[in-house]
Amino acid sequence: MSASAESVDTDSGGGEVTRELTDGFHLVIDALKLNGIETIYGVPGIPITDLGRLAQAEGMRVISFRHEQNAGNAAAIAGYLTQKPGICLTVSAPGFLNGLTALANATTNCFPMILISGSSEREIVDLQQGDYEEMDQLAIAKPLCKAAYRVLHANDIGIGVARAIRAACSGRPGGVYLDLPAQLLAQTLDAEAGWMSLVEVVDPAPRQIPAPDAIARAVEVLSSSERPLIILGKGAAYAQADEDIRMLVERSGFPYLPMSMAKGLLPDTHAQSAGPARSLVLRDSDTVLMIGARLNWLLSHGKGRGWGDAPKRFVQIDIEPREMDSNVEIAAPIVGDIGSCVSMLYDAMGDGWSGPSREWIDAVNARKLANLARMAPRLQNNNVPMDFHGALGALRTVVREHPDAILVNEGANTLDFARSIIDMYQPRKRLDVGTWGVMGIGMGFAVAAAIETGKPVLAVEGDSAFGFSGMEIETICRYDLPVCVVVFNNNGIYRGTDVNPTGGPDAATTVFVKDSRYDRMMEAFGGVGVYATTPDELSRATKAAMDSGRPTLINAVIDEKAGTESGRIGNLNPQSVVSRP
Ligand code: ADP
Ligand code: TZD
Ligand code: MG
Repeated sequence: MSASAESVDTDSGGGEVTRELTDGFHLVIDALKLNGIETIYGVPGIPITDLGRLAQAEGMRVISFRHEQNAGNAAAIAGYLTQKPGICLTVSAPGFLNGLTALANATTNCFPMILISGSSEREIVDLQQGDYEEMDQLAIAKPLCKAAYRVLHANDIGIGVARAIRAACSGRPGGVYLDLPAQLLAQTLDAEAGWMSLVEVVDPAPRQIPAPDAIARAVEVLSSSERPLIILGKGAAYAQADEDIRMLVERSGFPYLPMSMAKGLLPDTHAQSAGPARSLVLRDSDTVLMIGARLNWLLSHGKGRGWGDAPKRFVQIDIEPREMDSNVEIAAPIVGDIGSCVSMLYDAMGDGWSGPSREWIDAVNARKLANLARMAPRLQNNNVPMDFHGALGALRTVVREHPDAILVNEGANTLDFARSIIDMYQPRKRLDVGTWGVMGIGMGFAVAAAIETGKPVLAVEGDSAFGFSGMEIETICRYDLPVCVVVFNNNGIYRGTDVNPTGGPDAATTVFVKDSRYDRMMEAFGGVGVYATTPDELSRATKAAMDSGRPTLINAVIDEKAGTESGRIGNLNPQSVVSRP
């Protein structure tokens, strides 16, 4: 408990009694610490500058960023990695809005996070009298997150923080907004009463045991399948039920497909991994067991051409009942937490589970081997300028040699090629653009990954993607984090070759300054900058960075002609059919 001041009262006999006082600042810090939260990501300013200072003084880790969106992304991924809500602390209106994108993205991705923003006084905000950074933040946050609360009295801080933690972690995790008006932070309270008002959240994410009949129904569906498939999503990675999931996958004998951030939950080199036979298993499977993955756009909504013509039956494990039948009929919904669902399903399948037919396994393996063989020589090419395959072939080896390193990845071509080329070996080591395909997560994720895990981080970034959060390389240098950023520099968005159709002096809309030296940005802050033009140089520099742990940025020169529009999702672009003279 931290006390901030003393006050002198007069007792009934007229004598003086000294009472220890606390205040809103200290109660917020005490409430977080009481609940095991040790780190705050944020940007200081009125009215929360002292909150950050005092938190640091009280032994919390307070990581200051250059922009709130990056602090928010850091908090979100800290939540994903630890199952404890990541905390982002911002100032009012503009700082709050900068953090809000990350809060909405966390909610969309089911990451537990709490955005705590200072705000102006209700009296002024509600009469719209024009306070410093005035905004009705609670109203704006509400539709964009899982829950939003405001605390007006210091003795409610304990319960407010507790509600925020439980809302973020329980059920389907998500982002929570907590509004703290400036005057609340300065309110004083008797220290003992303040301490008593705090709430330690017991069991913030209670297990949710699935119904036995739901398990029996699922076993029936799965046992009658001929060409089964498991799809593992980032919910499965988040659940930290790694061993239960491995046992289920191996007992089932089913091929499995990891969604992007579920890569490494089982090593990508696992015999049952069907990653390299993705289109075949999606098309030809007859039954699909979804574990912590949604049938959203990333799986073309569970229907359409990629899924083949024959009807499929779906079994889905998810903690959110409303996820069922969201896109297609779910023949056997299993609602509960993944650990409980998976272990009950494992038990119900029993020792004598016979597994899928030989033909199905052989067909999947044949496609997988053919695709791997086709890819192998391309990954070893030494073209200069590098293409995506040559550069990623080099990084693939580095990751194989550092299986505990965390890979952060964003961009279009840089994302899509890296996802399929770089094998992952351990759970929760691949962090990327997630459900929205959002650019800008890179440096925030990299900072939090390094802070939360202490492991080396390799951030593979398109040059456009990097630009969204690039200033945070100063943050990386300031905290001396073991982060190696590789910028895939192809002079632009998707490609660097577009020209202005009018022939005018303005650059085309998708291109950047040619041959920019991102490596020199890192040098400006005291980190290591490397300019790499060959797979060999890239490999050597990346290995050196991973071994030294020094903040490093490698500018990897990529052929500006090598990429395609929108990477693998060019089909989502609407096409204009109008031709003008
Ligand atoms: P991906 O993008 O990898 O396909 P999604 O984010 O679409 O994954 O899906 C994750 C799903 O996992 C969400 O529907 C979420 O409700 C679910 N989920 C998250 N945590 C758990 C958990 N502990 N138990 C069960 N389901 C969970
Ligand atoms: N803004 C935000 C916040 N998210 C987005 N996804 C986009 C814009 C649109 N966008 C993409 O979907 S990928 C991308 C943008 C701007 C950048 C692609 O260029 P890159 O990668 O340099 O990062 P490649 O390797 O050149 O394809
Ligand atoms: Mg690019």
